[in-house]
Order: sequence, then structure tokens, then C-alpha cells
Amino acid sequence: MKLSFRWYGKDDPVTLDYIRQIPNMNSIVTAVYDVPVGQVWPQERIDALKAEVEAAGLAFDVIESVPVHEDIKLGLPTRDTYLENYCETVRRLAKAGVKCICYNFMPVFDWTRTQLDRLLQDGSTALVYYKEQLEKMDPLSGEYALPGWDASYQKEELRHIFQLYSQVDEGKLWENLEYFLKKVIPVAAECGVNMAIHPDDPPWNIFGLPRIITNEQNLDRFLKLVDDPHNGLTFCTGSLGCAQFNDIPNMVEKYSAMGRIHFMHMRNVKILDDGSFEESAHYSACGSLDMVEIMRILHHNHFDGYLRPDHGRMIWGETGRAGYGLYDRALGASYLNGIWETLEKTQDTRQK
Ligand SMILES: [Mn+2]
Repeated sequence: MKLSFRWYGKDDPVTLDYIRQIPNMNSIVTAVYDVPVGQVWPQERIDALKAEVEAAGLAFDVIESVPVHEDIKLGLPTRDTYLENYCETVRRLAKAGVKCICYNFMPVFDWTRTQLDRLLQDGSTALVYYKEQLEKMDPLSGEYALPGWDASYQKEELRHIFQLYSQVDEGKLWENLEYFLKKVIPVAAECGVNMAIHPDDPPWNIFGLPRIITNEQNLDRFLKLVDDPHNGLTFCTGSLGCAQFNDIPNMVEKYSAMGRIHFMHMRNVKILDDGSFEESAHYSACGSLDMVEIMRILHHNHFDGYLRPDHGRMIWGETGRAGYGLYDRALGASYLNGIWETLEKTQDTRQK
């Protein structure tokens, strides 16, 4: 397990120097953030980012994310140009030593929550998804903008994209994903990069838009589309784990044994009775997931990919990017370190 930490670049109030002070921290997870989606990332920008990360004594080997242009997800004729650009970015990242690229295939909206600063009982705040709140949200009204959403869309543009998606059901989205993989995975394989798709968050259709990277059956289908080890998963415990229908330990067991998990996002989440959920501290009892069991399975299967603490709460008066403060993610990293060290030092854990 290679411990890693997401960093949003120079504008991130959490600096590389702070991140380096977290024990056992190995790799930075980052991206070139200001290149428009679909354009090739300039090599000099990639190299500068690498130099900056390495100067702080950290490894530059995970990118999250190289976003997929909407025309690729929609299957429009223009997709081929965007796919060529995507492949070129993969080649350039490989040249800079990147080993793992995270991406997702969610139409229009990335991760979705209904509130980013819900006050929890202990006085911290967290991201939540309340069904009742979601039902009242109209993404076309222009009133909502989540940090995971592309804010560059104008209202009319968004309306147009929704119109285009009325022709794309789940079946069509699968076809478009297959088309993407058949172009990109051979390039990734050739340059030794692992592609790691992030599951849809939450793992169900939202605002009438299809979502397919959602459950075990679909992950099986995904891995078979291109049955190559370079076609793998970012296994996000919080994204998949906010759905009652996903048995997280079993899925981690299956996909880590297959060697198809390249990147783990470790996050706990508390499922509520009506299918809503709240993000929680990493500690198992704070949410619905057994974090020790998940780590035990990874350890048992000799997981040697990247692993990072995912979203944290805002604690100790910290302000900043929702889900991506320093303190709670650092607590999460230390907790995960503790579990892993215990597993390493407990002789019989791999004989179970
Ligand atoms: Mn995640």
C-alpha cells in the first residue's frame, strides 16, 4: 500500500510541506487543473508539476483526474479528436513517470451532495446527501454549483447537454464507454500506465442522467469490456458504500484478488434509513463501513497500489475546500497507517 494525498496545486491552502509531515506519506495525487477539458495537457506544465511535487520530497505518480470530454460520453462524432487528445495526455503523463490515472464516466455532473457543511453532533461539518433536499434541486435552474461540477457551463449550454443526453440511455453510455476504453487502454498498456475508473458518486442515476459504474454486476461488466490489467478501478469505499446494495468487503476482496484495483479511496459514510447518507470520520464506528475489514482484505491480497484518505470533515475551525481540509484527512491517514502497521506486524493475518 502506497499512502497518498490529494493536492489541488498552488492554490490549495494545504501545502506540500504540510502533507509531507504526515507520517508514511508517499505520493501526491494531483492534476493540471486549468487546461480546458478535452485539450492536451502541455508537457511543460506536467513537468513543472512533477518538479514541484518532487522538490517537496514526494512522488509524482498518481493523477486525479484526466477528465473525459462530454462528447466522448455522448458518443458525438467529435469524440475522435478528444480521444486522440486524451491518449496524447496519457502518453505525456507516462513520460513524466505517472503510474496511475484516475478518471470517471459520469454524465455532466461529478460527485453530488445536497449540502457541503452539515453540522454534525460533535460540532464538525461534513458533506451530506439528503434525498429530500435532492428532490427539490433543479440543476437547470443555475442556482446550484457544487465543487465537483463543471462551473463553466452556461444555463443554456446545460439545457442543450441535457437535451443530447435524452438520446443516451444506460445501454448507449456503455457503448460509449467501451469505445473510449478500446482507444485508451492499448495506449495506457503500451506506456505502462494503469487506468483506474472512479465509481459514480452516488452510484445511482441522478437528475434523469444515466450512471453505470455503480455496483458489482456493472464493475464486472466494465472490467470485461477490455480484459487487460491496465483497465482497472479506483475503488472508492465512500462512493460505492453509500448504497445499501453494495457489499464493500466482498467487492474489495474480489477485485483486489484479481489485481484490478490500482487506487483505493478510503472514506467512511453513514447510510440513513431513507437512502440518504452523511460523510463521516474514517473511524469505523462513525459510519456504516468496517474500515479494518477492508484494510485486512487488501493486506491479505498483498495490495501494493495507491491508497489515499478520501474526503474528511471540517474540524478544529479549519476552513477551505469542502471535503479536502488538512486535519481530518491527516487523521484518516494516521488511522489507516495504524491499521496497516498492525496487519503487517500480526504474523498470521495472511494465513486466514
Ligand atoms: Mn473517491
